[in-house]
Amino acid sequence: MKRILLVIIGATLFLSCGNDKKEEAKTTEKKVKKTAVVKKKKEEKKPTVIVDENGVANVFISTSDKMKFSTRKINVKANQKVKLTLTHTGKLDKKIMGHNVVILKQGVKMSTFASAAAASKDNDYIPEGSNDVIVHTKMIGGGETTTIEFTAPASGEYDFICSFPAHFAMMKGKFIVE
Ligand SMILES: [Cu+2]
Repeated sequence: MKRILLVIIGATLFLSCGNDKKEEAKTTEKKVKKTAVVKKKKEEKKPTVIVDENGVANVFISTSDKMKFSTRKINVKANQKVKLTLTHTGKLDKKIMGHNVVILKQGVKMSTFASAAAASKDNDYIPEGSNDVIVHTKMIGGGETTTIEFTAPASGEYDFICSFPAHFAMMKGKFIVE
């Protein structure tokens, strides 16, 4: 009889101990998941536009050796001063994987402009004397950064592209002026 009692006590202890461990494991798992979510949010949360104390819209766009802009949407206000910085975090030369940002006037057909730009290699892929462009950065390669300053045009939506040959299909977005 005593022996049976001991076995029962033993079994109960063993079981509760097992449960504790399970609980512990669950809590740890939750903690790990939480940390992962926080990390992900931090990485994604780098804003495209930061308005500084002088009201200037600081726009940050990054690119790499992939044909992709970090954003497809830039929001600013009409007549706002804009400081746009383009960064190329890749390694490839601008002759192979050059990127720029070209903001086109309204009504300009992207594909038509891109064809003209592709034929303008000697002018950094901007058609010489073009009347289609509001503003553009210079063409940069891996490891380079370039900044331009301008005043936002009238309210409306404008296309922006990279004018390196064949890049605009992937590298385009909307410059939205409110
Ligand atoms: Cu490009």
